[in-house]
Amino acid sequence: MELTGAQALLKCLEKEGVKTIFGFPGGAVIDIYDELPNFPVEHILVRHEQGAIHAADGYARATGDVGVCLLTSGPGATNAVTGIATAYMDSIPVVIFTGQVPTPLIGNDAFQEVDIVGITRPCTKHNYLVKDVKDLARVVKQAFYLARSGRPGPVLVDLPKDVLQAKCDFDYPRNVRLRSYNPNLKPHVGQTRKVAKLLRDAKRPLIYSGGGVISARAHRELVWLARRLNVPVTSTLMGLGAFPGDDDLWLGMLGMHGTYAANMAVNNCDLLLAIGARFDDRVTGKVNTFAPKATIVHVDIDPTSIQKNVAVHVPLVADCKSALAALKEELEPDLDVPAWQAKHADWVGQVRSWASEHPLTYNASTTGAIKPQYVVEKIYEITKGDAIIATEVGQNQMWAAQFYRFKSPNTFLSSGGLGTMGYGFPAAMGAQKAFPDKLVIDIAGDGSIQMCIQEMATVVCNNLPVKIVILNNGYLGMVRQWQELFYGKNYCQTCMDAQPDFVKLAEAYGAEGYRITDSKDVESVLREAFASPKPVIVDVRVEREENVYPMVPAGASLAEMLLV
Ligand SMILES: Cc1ncc(C[n+]2csc(CCOP(=O)(O)OP(=O)(O)O)c2C)c(N)n1
Repeated sequence: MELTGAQALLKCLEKEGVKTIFGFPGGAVIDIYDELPNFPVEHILVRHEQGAIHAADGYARATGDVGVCLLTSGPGATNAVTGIATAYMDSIPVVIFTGQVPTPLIGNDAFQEVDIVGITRPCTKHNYLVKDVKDLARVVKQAFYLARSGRPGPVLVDLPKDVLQAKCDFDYPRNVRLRSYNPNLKPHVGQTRKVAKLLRDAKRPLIYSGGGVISARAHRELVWLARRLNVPVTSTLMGLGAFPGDDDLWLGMLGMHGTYAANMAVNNCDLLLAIGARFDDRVTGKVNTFAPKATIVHVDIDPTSIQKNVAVHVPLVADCKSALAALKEELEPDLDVPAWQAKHADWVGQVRSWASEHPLTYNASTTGAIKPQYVVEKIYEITKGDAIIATEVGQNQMWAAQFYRFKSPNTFLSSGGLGTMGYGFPAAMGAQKAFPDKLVIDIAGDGSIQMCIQEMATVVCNNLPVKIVILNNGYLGMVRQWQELFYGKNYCQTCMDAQPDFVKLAEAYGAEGYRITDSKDVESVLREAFASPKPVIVDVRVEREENVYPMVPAGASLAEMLLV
């Protein structure tokens, strides 16, 4: 069957089972748009390319599947770079198709030409420039395979206009063979035994789980291991939801804004089992004081992430699901559950007493102002932990991570590695597209929300009833917090003096807007807003100078936490 490049691309998407793509047209990709109505792929027209890539990323995080976006050349492609880097830092599978000027013009500074392959080389798992239509189907097949296999990540495919117009016989390959790319899924037997032995011998073990557990869908195996062996669990921001936030063994997040119990547990454990986590500096603080008494085991699918930030005693290179399954197989035959429970009882008791000495808390309002933490607690209560929560970046993100108890994987969408303001709302839009009947909420700051606010038009026009709750403190709060604590309260350029009226803004887009200025209205207004079938902005005027605690100052050791 002879197809044009544009037709072939859409056929490939159909073959990959792609139902939805997020995109924005332009001259370089107009041939694809011309064919779009003839293929069973739904296209969501965003209002800015950053919205498209974050939406594809949110779709991927919520479904565990690959997210797809389609953008034009030049500015269309460069507008997406922040989102590509966001997905890359958090190992999220997305495939990005960009248009390119015709091949004979490449390198001529042609209109809307940019070397997007060069620009994105450091922030994609892999990228391609397709120079011949005969390569297109194979490249697309590889792109999807690379995005979702091994350590997932974004893959970009650049498509010159003449390639999209050229014709060739279409044949979608069944398999992918890439000789140099063989992600190691199965763990080494000897190493697995070593880890099992370490677990048997440990008196004060701690599991530190990360986003890799979620992308490998290994949450059940994680829960099995922790509960059977009676091992407390902490996680990174990216790992939230893999272990139930209401479990007795759950310590909350570790690191800079982690709980006292989690950070004390890291300081005192004798075995740290890191699973699908990468020892980010926001987690470790001062590296040479991290987990000082522990033997460190690192389970990760990416061998290059092992020994990168922290000296690891025992590496286990494998997909987290296979690794945990292999550990289970190793431990189960002679597993005496009551004995394990008893063995770690003192340690678990110690960890729990840390948690009750310094639980996550905040000072009640003295001025009558609304506490942002209280708003997040109410969101949790109302939704019973059953919503998909996206966040922006800053204090809002940390309060969401601390005070919402995530119960299941793929329900927390947040830019962990890059910390991208503007991420949450379009990501929520992508998740809402994947799950139209779920309650999807973006917990936002008044600064961040303005970075991709234009997607209000997209959600309204596509009936995506995303709820945005702005914890509006009139500041770039997290930066203001650093200025307060470490820069002598020099609030330089962090006060957001001129803000839009967010209620009117919502209405201007055809959505609903609510404002809350009194604590006693928080619950009733949130309930009303969440019950609405429309997209909603709730502007909550919170205590302006509230801080996120606990806090480990940047570069300090986890033991040097500032408490409330
Ligand atoms: C695109 C981008 N620019 C700048 C920053 C640096 N930054 C981190 S947090 C923050 C403040 C965010 O303010 P706001 O969205 O109002 O949230 P709050 O901290 O008040 O909850 C800034 C500017 C960033 N993370 N991302």
